[in-house]
Amino acid sequence: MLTKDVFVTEYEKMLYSIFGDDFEESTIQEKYTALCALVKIFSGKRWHATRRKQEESGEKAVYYFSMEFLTGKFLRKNLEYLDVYDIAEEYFEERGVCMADLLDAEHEPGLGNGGLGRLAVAFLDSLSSLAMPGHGYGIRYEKGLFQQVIDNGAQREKPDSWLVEGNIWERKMYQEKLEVRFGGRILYIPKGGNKYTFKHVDYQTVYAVPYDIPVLGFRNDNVNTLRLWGAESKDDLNLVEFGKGNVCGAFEQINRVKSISQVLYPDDTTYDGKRLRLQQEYFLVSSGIQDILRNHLRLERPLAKLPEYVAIHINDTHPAMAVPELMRILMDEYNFEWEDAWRITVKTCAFTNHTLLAEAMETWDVGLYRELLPRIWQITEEINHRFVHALKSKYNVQDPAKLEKLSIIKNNAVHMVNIAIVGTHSINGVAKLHSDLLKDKELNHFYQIYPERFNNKTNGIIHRHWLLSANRGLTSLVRDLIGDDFMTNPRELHKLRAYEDDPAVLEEIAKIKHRNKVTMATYIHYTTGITVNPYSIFDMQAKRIHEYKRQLLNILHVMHLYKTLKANPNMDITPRTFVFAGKAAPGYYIAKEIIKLINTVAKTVNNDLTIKEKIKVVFLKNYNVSVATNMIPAADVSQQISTTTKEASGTSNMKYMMNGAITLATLDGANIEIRDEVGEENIVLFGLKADEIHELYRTGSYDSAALYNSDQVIRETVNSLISGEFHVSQEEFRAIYDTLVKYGDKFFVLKDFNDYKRAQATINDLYQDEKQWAAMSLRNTAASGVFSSDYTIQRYAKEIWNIKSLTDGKGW
Ligand code: B1N
Repeated sequence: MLTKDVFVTEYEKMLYSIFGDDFEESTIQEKYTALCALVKIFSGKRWHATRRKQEESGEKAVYYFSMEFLTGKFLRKNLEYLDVYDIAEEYFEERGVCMADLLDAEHEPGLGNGGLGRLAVAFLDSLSSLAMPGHGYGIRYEKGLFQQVIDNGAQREKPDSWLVEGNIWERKMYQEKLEVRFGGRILYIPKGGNKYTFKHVDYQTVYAVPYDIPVLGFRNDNVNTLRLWGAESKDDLNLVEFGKGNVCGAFEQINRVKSISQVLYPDDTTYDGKRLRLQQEYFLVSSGIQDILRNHLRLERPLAKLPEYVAIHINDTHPAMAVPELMRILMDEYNFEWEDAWRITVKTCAFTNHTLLAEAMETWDVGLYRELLPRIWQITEEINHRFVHALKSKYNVQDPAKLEKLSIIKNNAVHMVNIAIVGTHSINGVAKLHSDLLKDKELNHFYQIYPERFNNKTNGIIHRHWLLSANRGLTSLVRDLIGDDFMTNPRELHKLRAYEDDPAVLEEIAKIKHRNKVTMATYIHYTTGITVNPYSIFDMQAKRIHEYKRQLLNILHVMHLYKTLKANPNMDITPRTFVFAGKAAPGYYIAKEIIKLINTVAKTVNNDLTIKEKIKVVFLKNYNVSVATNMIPAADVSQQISTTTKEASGTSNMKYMMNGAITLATLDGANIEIRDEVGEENIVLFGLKADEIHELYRTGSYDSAALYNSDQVIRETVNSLISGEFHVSQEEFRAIYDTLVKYGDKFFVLKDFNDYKRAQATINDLYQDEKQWAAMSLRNTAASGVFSSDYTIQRYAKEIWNIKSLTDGKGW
C-alpha cells in the first residue's frame, strides 16, 4: 500500500517533469494529466506482470467481443482500485483543490448506447477483480454516442468528439496492427482430388490498429486489457490526384477507411441494415480473431487445442461473424478440414442474446454481405447447407416451415441469430424470464434441436461502482454495521437485515438518503434551473427513451395527477419530484416526441403556483454513466415499468435497488428476480403478466380505442395530449395520441394505466410512514448483493467459458 508521503513526492515529481510547473503554477487540466500519468505508472507494472502471469500459467482466457463498451470515466475508478483515492483526495483538498473539479476534467467516453455496453464493462471489471484472464475487444469510435441538448423542450444531437484532447488511458500499439480485407473476388485453386483452396484477390485492405486500455482489478494487482481497434488506411495520400489539384480526391481513400471507426451507431435495440455497420462488425471480428490466433501461435500452442486456451464470447449478434471468420482462418490459412475447424469453432465460441424485440434482430441483405465479404459469404452458405442437411438427416426435421425457420439464409437475407446459435456451444439470455422465453417461444425451434446449448445468466452490476463509489454515505454506514466483507462478497449485505427494526439505523438510512437528495437537488438546479424539494419523493426513470420502456405511461400519470390536483388543490399527497433522463435514437420520431412531451408537461407543472409545488417534473439532459452516478443514490423510487416480456433484463433496476430505492415495476426482465430476492412486501408491482400479454397478442383482443371510450379517467388524460392544456399547439402531440388510440397502443400503456395509478398511490401511502419506508429501503440494499456482476461472471466462468481465477489468495 502506498503511503501519502510517497504519493505526494511522486505526484509533484510527475507534475514538474511533464509541465515544468509546480503545484501552484499548474492548471487543473495539468494537475489532472499528471495524476493520470501517475496512475498509469502505478498500474503499468501490474499490467505487464498480469500478462506474463496469465501466459505462463497456461490457463484459459476469455475474449469478450462487443460493439459497445460503455466505460464511464476512468480516473476515479483507477484511484479507488489502487486504493489511493482517499490519499489523493486528502492531499488535493489540503492544497485547496476540489477533487470533483479534477475528476471533471475527464471527458466520459460514450462508446455504448445503454445496458448492453455497460454490461460489457461490468464483466471486464469483474473478470479483473476476480483475477480471471479475460479481455475485451471493441472499436475505438472517434465519435461516441451523441451529446443530447434540449432546445425548446426537444432533443437535439451534437457529435461527441471525446478524443479531441486525446485519451490518456490508451496505449496505441501500431506495431501490432493487422490487416482486414473487404470486397474482391475468390478464386478456386484445385488442390487435387475434388479439393480446392481459395484465394482472395482484388480486395481492399484496411489496417486495424490496436489501442489498449488497462482494466484494473479491485485492489488485487490484476490488470487485464480492453483492446479497441481503430481503422487506418494502408494506402497513403494519393499524390497523383493531389498533383492534379484534386485535394478531396487525394484524401478520399484515407477518409473512407477511417470512417469505419468513426462513429457509434446510436440505435439501442433497433437494427438498420447499413453497409458501414456491417463493415464495422467484420472489422471488429476479423481483427480480434486474428489477434487471438497470432497470440496463441506465438505461445506455441497448437491450433487444434484452441478451445483449451481460448473462449470467444459474442455479445449479441453484432460480432456473430466471429463464427465464419474463425472458420475462414483455420481452413484457408492453416489448412484445417471443415469438420475439424467446425469442431474447434463451436467449442470456442459462445453467444448471449440481449433482446426479443423483433426490430432488433439482425439480418443482412445477401447482396451486400456477398459483395463486402465474399469469402465469409461462401462459408456462411456452407454452414447453412451443412446445417440444413443435418437437420434433415440427423434430427429428422422434414417440415418445410420448420426448416425455413431454422435456416441461416432465407428470403435473400443472412439471419445472424441463427448463425450465432448454430456456430456456438452456448446461448444464454440475460434474466430468467428472458431465457425461458427464448427456450419456450422465440427460439423454441432451436431449443428442440440443441436443448443443451440454452442457459440463463442473469445480468449484474458493478457493486464497487454503484455502491462503494457512488454512495459513500451508505457504504460507510454499512461498513460500521456489518464490517467490510460485503466489499468483496456483496451477498454479505444480507446481514443488514439484522437492523431492520433498529430505529437508530433506520433514522441514519433516511438521513443518508436525504443528504444524497440535497446534493441531487443542487445538481438539478444547476443543470436545469428548476428548484426541487429534497423532502419530496424522488421518483426516477432514467434509461433510453423507447416506447417499450413506457416513459409515456409515467408522464401520462403525471398529467393525470396534475389535473386532479388542479381540480382539488387541497388534496393530501406527499410532494413528489418526477425525474426523467435518457436519450432517444436520432431517427426515432415518437421517442423524441415523448421527450418533448415530458419537457412540455414539466414547464406547465413547475410553473403552476396553484398546485403548491406538490409535484415537480425534471428532465435531465445528456444521460450517461456520470449522470446516472449522481442520480441513483438519491432515488426513493425506481421506475422499471416496461411492457412485460419486452425488457430482456434491465440493469438500472439493480443499481437503484442496491441504493435503497423502492422499485415500482412490472413483472418483466430481472424485476422478477428483484421481487424474489426482496420479497413482495418490499417492492410495488403492477401491470399485465407475461402470460396475459401473450394471450392478448394471440387473440388480438386488446382494443385500446374501446378502452379509451369506456374509461373516463383514461379518456380525459389522453385527451389532454391534444387539448392545449399543456401546450400552445393543440396538434403538437397528435402523433402520440394516435399511437394510443388509433394504432392500437402496442405497448399496453392504456391497458396498464389504472393499475399503475393504483401502484403509484401505494407508493404515496407507503412513504407516509418514514420508518417503514426506511426499513423497506434497507431490505432492498440488503437483498441486492446477488446482483453483483462478480457472481454473474463466476457463473459464466464455470458454466460457459471454463476459466479460473489466477489469484494466489493474496488480496492487498
Ligand atoms: O441489454 C441489456 C439488458 O439489460 C436490456 O434489457 C436490453 O434491452 C439491452 C442493438 C442493443 N438489448 N439489445 C441491445 C443495443 C445496441 C444495439 O445496436 C441492440 N441492448 C439491449 C444488457 O443485457
